[in-house]
Amino acid sequence: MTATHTPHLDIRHDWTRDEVETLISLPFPELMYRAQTLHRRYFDPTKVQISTLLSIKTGGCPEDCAYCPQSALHEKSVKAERLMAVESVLKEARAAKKAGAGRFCMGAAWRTPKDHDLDTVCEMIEGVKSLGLETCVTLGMLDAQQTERLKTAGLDYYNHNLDTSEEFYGSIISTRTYQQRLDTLSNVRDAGINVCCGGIVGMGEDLSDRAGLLMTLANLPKHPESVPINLLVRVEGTPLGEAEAVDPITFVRIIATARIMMPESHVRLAAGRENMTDEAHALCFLAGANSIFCGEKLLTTPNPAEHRDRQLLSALGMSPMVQSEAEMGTMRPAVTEEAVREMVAS
Ligand code: SAM
Ligand code: DTB
Ligand code: SF4
Repeated sequence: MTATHTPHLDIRHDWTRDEVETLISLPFPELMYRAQTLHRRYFDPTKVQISTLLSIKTGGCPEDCAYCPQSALHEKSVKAERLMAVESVLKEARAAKKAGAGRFCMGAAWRTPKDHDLDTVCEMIEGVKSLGLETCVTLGMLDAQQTERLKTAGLDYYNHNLDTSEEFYGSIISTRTYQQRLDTLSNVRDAGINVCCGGIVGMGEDLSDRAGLLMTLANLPKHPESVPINLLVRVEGTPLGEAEAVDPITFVRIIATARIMMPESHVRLAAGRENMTDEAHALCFLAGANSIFCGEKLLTTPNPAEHRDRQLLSALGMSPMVQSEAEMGTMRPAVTEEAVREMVAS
């Protein structure tokens, strides 16, 4: 046999919940070994993809997501603002590029975008792209026509999270269904836009819900190119403001399991880094996380300061992934073909 690696064995879409629960619960050294083996088969483990986030339309959202400070339905929500002007967004994008970001992600607190707002967002995408940055937006639900418009504007990624398992979803959000999320994801995929889809850990979900989320993500017809794993940011005034904290080892287990189940995807250590120790960050990277949001703010909540991330990556001997390395399909395995053959044989 001349094949140098066997992606057909690594890339699966037939996970069962039991199998995923068993993976998450493996003895930690075994789980980490499996995650690292797969990580190295598809990526250089010293490289981290860097994205920057900007809230282009903050607050006043009609949805009732229990974790979100932007929902107008919670007792204390962030102040509602208008959609930003294109030039102000481009100014932020230039700064992000200067700070080393490869991708610029723009988020809007909408259930679904209105036609005239989508025109403005398309202008933003064209402008950001012309600066040489990859583009990502998250705007809520989309139909096929809307995804086509975004594709025509040159959008690279669309972020739309499943957040949790189908069973637990109704306890977190009542204003839309899991199936509506899946429909948007399929419209995004059909338009030829890369999918960024993940979830949140720490909303009171149990092992079966965590396994259910990862199972649904990995059993999509194609794995999302980017899988953000958010650790809940507990915001006062939201229904989950007092949720119980998740211990770091449990969180690392989710990252490692995501890496094993979706080995070709970028697994992003997304929200929740602000209160995470350097040691927890290091374990997440060892578990296969290879993407982060940089910059002092996520959408409305704080994120580690730039110098802290720089120091951390430097202490770990890690560095930002250059854009060509981050593009799907151009990734060279970080190990030799010989080593890959040995790993497959073992
Ligand atoms: N309104 C759009 C939507 O919900 O799809 C886009 C913006 S929304 C803020 C993007 C994602 O941020 C959510 O799907 C959720 O996963 C994440 N998120 C929001 N609030 C969070 C929090 N407090 N902690 C962690 N993640 C959060
Ligand atoms: C994602 O999965 N996490 C980001 C991005 N996609 C849009 C958002 C995190 C938001 C955290 C809460 C806030 O800052 O408002
Ligand atoms: Fe609105 Fe998105 Fe926040 Fe839900 S997560 S309340 S849809 S901004």
